[in-house]
Amino acid sequence: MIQGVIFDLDGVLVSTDELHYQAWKMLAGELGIHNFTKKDNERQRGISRMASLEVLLEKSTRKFSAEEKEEMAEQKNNYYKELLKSLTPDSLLPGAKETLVYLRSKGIRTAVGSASKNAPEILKRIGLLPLLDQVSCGLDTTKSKPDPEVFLVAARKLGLPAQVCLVAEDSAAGIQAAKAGHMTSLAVGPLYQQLGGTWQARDLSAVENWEAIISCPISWKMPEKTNCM
Ligand code: B16
Ligand code: MG
Repeated sequence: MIQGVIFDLDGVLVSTDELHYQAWKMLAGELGIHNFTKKDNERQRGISRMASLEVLLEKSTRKFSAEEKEEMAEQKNNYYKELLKSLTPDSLLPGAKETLVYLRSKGIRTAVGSASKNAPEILKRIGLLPLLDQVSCGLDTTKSKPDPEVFLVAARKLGLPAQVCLVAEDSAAGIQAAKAGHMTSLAVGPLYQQLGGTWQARDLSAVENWEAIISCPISWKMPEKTNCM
C-alpha cells in the first residue's frame, strides 16, 4: 500500500519548462548560439542546472573554464528568476491541486522531489505549500536525477520507507531515479508513454484510478507501463 506520493515539480505540478527554455535561449543568444531548439530543451528536462548548461554548450565551438560555466549558469538563473515573477496559482498544471487535496483526504502524505534550487520560491508563488507535507529539492542534494537522492531525502523527510512511496515524474531521468530508489512511479507529461513508469497518464487530471495505484501491493516487479487513464 502506498503511503506517500512524491511529486516532481517542473512538468508535473507546474509548467516552468517554457520559462527554463526562454532563459536558456537568452543565454544562448549572448553566447552566439542561434540554433538552440525546443528539442535540445527537452533533453534538459529534469536534469540539474549545470547538466543543462552542458546540453546547451554542445552547440558551441568554444571551450569554457569551470569558472566561466559557473557564471553562465548564474546568468541563466537570473533570467529564469525574473521570468518566475510571472507565475501565479493559475500556472498550475491540470489536476495538480485536486490530486494533492484528494491524496491528503485519503491520509496519503505528499512531498515535492525536484532538482530545482528555485523550488521553494516556485511553490510559494503557485500557492501549493499548504498542500505539501515536505519539500526536497536541489538545495538538499548533491547528486542529480537519475540518482535517487532527491526522492530518498523526500521519503526520509516524510518519515516513510522509500518502498511505500510513489514518484510522479515527467522526465526519463526522474523515472530512472525512482527505480533506482526502489519506488514505484507515475509517468506524466508529453513523453508519458515512453518513460517506462509503473503507471502512466497524460497529466494528473487524467489519472482515474488513484485507489488502484494507492492500494497496489508493494513489489518491485510490478508490470511497467500500466495505463491508468
Ligand atoms: P534550477 P524538476 C528541474 O525541475 C527542471 O526540469 C530542469 O530543467 C532544471 O534544470 C532543474 O530543475 C534545475 O532547476 O535551475 O531552478 O535549479 O523537473 O526536477 O522539478
Ligand atoms: Mg520535471
